[in-house]
Amino acid sequence: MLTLLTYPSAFGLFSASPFCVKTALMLQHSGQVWQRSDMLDPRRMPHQKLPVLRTPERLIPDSDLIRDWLEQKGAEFDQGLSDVEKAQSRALVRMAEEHLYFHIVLDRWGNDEVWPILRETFFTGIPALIRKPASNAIRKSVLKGITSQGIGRFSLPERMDRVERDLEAISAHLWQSRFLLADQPTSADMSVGPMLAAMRATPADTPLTRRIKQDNLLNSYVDRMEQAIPIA
Ligand SMILES: N[C@@H](CCC(=O)N[C@@H](CS)C(=O)NCC(=O)O)C(=O)O
Repeated sequence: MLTLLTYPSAFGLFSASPFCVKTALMLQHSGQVWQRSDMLDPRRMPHQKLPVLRTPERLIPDSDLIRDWLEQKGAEFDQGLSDVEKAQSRALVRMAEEHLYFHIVLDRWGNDEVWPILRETFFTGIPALIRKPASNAIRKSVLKGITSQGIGRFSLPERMDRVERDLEAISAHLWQSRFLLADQPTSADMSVGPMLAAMRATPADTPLTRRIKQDNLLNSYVDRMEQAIPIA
């Protein structure tokens, strides 16, 4: 059987990681028989990240490589979409995964109110005595990564403006159909849906969580997506 190596469920989500949720949605949609196996420390994994899919032959890192593998096995995530819609889908996926994602990371890891909750969610594997200093060092390195990536260099109003433009692009699609590119979920929804769900689920009242919760269109889309492909 296939095993999805994933971060555990947190904040009311299948996993704190939107990439793990995406992969669970793809697995479920593909009709494959699969199970989850939770882990907190990905350092032994091929990319030192999760998700990873364990198949009978090998470990496959990265949600996009897992998607390729599932498609080689016959999964069709974008059935009925035209070539242009598939191109739009690719752009939406990249926008969610290579831009919106980093705002979520900063909203979680850079927020002093959220940090104690993260520490007790993600670092329970570290003995309590050294948990604070060890997790503080990891926090510092994550925030350094966000500065290198670039998002960490913007002011909060600048960040919110960048997010707003992406949310407007997502909303423009959702005014047209129940899901981003069709009336049923396609691959774009499996990336964008979990990203917005993660944004909404950060365990604090932040400009990002408020932005999703107060937007009927986006909020109901996240709910609709969770109901369309149940993975709990
Ligand atoms: N491109 C990867 C991204 C996966 C990813 O960023 N995973 C994060 C959690 S959301 C991770 O495992 N981070 C651990 C680390 O960077 O040390 C994918 O699509 O699977």
